[in-house]
This record gives sequence, C-alpha cells and structure tokens, in this order.
Amino acid sequence: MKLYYAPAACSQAPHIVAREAGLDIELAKVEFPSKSVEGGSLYDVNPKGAVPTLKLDDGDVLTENAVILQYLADLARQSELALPEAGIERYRLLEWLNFIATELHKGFGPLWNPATPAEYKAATREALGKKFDYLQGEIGDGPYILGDRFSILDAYAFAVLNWTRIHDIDIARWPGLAAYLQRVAARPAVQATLRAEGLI
Ligand SMILES: N[C@@H](CCC(=O)N[C@@H](CS)C(=O)NCC(=O)O)C(=O)O
Repeated sequence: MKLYYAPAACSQAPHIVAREAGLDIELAKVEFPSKSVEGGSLYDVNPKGAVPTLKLDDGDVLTENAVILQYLADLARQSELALPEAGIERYRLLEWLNFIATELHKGFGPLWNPATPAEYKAATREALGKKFDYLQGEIGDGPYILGDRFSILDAYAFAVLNWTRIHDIDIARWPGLAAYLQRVAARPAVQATLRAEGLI
C-alpha cells in the first residue's frame, strides 16, 4: 500500500492510523502547490489531485479521507481501531466522521485560499469557533472522542485541529481541546508520524 501525503495536511490522519495499526505502508510525499510526486504528478494517480490518496497493492486507488480511514480500520480489525460491527456505536462513529470531514476539515477551506477577503476569513474563524465549542463539550475529559478508545476520529481531528496554528486561531481559548491535542500528540505512533512528516 502506498499513501500519497503532504506534511501536516489532512493525509496525516491515515498516516497516523497506519502507524497505530502497525500496517505496512509506503509513503509518497506530494509537493504542494505543484503536486509533483516521484517524478510525476499526483493527478496521474488521483484525477482529483488531492491527498490523501491510497494506492492498494493490487493497483486500485482509494480517495476521500473518511473512506480511506474506514478502509484502514477494517484492515486493523484486531486492534483498538476496529470499527464497531453494527448498532448505534457504528453510526455514532460515522456521524462523528462526517462532522470532522464536513464541518471541521472543510470548515477551514476559506482560510487556505489566498483570495478569501479578510472579513470572510474572520467570519470563517468565528464559525469554526462554534464547532470547537461543541467538540470541546463532547470530548470533556475524554480522553478521546469516543471516550477511552482511540479511534480514526482522533487521528482525523488531530490533523485538522493543528491547522489552528497556521491560521491564527488561538487554541488556548479551548483549554479542553488544547489538552486533547497534547494527549493525542503524546501517543508514540503520532510522534512517529510527525517525525516522518518532518514536523518535529
Ligand atoms: N474530499 C477530499 C478532500 C481532501 C483535501 O482537502 N485534501 C487537501 C489537503 S488537506 C488537498 O489535497 N488539497 C489540494 C487540492 O484540493 O487542490 C477528502 O476528504 O479526502
């Protein structure tokens, strides 16, 4: 399996999950904004030109973070990362996954665009702040989103919440989230991921 990633991008979530699960994964670093990779282009592998992109050993290519994360969790069925088989727990996890993908991850969208006017960026930060209020209230003392069990949700939320540093949002306004980020960061697999991405 090969994971196309960019340092500190949302591809950090499957990168963390692969390491947490001890999966054998090869990394291909994509240069942004050129999207060049291994002498070619990310578009050669994924016409959407986005990371994460996961190339499976049989040549199939999977895209979309929320799907790649579920795929990896299914490969790690024997581990803490296993998805609940059925019942409300499964749908609760999917509900969170959708929230992280569509509200948190994509909530940052306008902040990445240099053409976004300053007032719109300010409104975006405010809207994100409301999502952070909600997330902080739900996590409480956690230690993780689902309580005791570290899951794909934490890998994804961790990657995305760290963008607050890039976009001038002071995470200290949410002490519960700041503490949560520290807990996730302390996990050996997360440290290994950050090292591999050249971030520490
Ligand atoms: N819908 C995709 C979006 C992934 C995404 O936003 N990736 C960003 C990095 S965090 C990216 O590659 N952006 C480059 C682009 O879309 O041009 C998913 O959920 O995986």
